[in-house]
Amino acid sequence: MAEIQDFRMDKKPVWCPGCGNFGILTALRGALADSGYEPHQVMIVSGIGCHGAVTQYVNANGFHSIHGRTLPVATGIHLANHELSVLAMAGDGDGYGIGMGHFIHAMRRNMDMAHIVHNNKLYSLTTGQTSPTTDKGRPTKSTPFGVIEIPVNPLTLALSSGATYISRGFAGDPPHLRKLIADAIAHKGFALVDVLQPCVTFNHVNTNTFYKERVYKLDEDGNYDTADKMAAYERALEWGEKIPIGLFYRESRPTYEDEVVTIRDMPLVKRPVEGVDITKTMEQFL
Ligand SMILES: Cc1ncc(C[n+]2csc(CCOP(=O)(O)OP(=O)(O)O)c2C)c(N)n1
Repeated sequence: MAEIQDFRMDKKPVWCPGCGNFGILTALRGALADSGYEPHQVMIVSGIGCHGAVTQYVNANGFHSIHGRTLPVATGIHLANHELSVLAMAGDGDGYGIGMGHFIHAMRRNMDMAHIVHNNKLYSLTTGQTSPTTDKGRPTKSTPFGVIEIPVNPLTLALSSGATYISRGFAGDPPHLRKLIADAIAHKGFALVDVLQPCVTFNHVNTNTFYKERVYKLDEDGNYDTADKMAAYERALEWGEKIPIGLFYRESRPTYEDEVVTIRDMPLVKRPVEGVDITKTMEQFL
């Protein structure tokens, strides 16, 4: 069975010293080791942004896709070979901004994959413009007089869009995040892990200390029921003195792959092609 070091690459990350992405990377490698998959059975897709470099630091199959397109690329890969464990990584600008339509439809579809969003509440690679999760009123490089819109709440959005596993982790607590990512990989269906990621260079409000003082773990509340959707909405709306992390909601529903008759029994890549005559189809297009 693969160990954590089997998922390491001998390459120094380009992220700023102290970036939350380091904690996410540590948690991700640990979760992959816990998942029981070998590196060749894992496919990691990333979008564009600081988070996007993650595919270069994990020893697994990787695809660094274009801005906001991590979910369609991951979907295509999984439809071709659903025996691969597919992880779609994104930034908050990437997944909740430009990729927002894909995000909602992937959740409705319940494709079996884990979606990990590095949520630093800014566009960081492009030096600190507002993103869909920046708080209203916050001055940023692109909104010097403060953001006008209210922020997107990824968790309530996921609850109403049909995600079957919804969690939030904190980059400053890699062991806890490792468990959430491992759980998301093991979940059969679309699993969201929204990660509170401090950006030391551009976000001077949502710092490591800011989160350390506020986060509390839902898993430590013995009365919290992860099957109760209304309770999940309530906790997902909590943001202030106290910020919940952990598993908010989990349900079981057939996955997209389960319902597509042509791939249900065998991945597309394994279907024999000998004896398949595509001449007629070719004639239509040539
Ligand atoms: C279609 C397109 N629009 C804009 C850009 C420019 N761009 C590159 S990274 C980025 C912001 C990324 O922010 P986020 O997804 O939050 O990731 P982070 O850098 O914070 O990890 C933008 C706007 C691009 N590469 N492609």
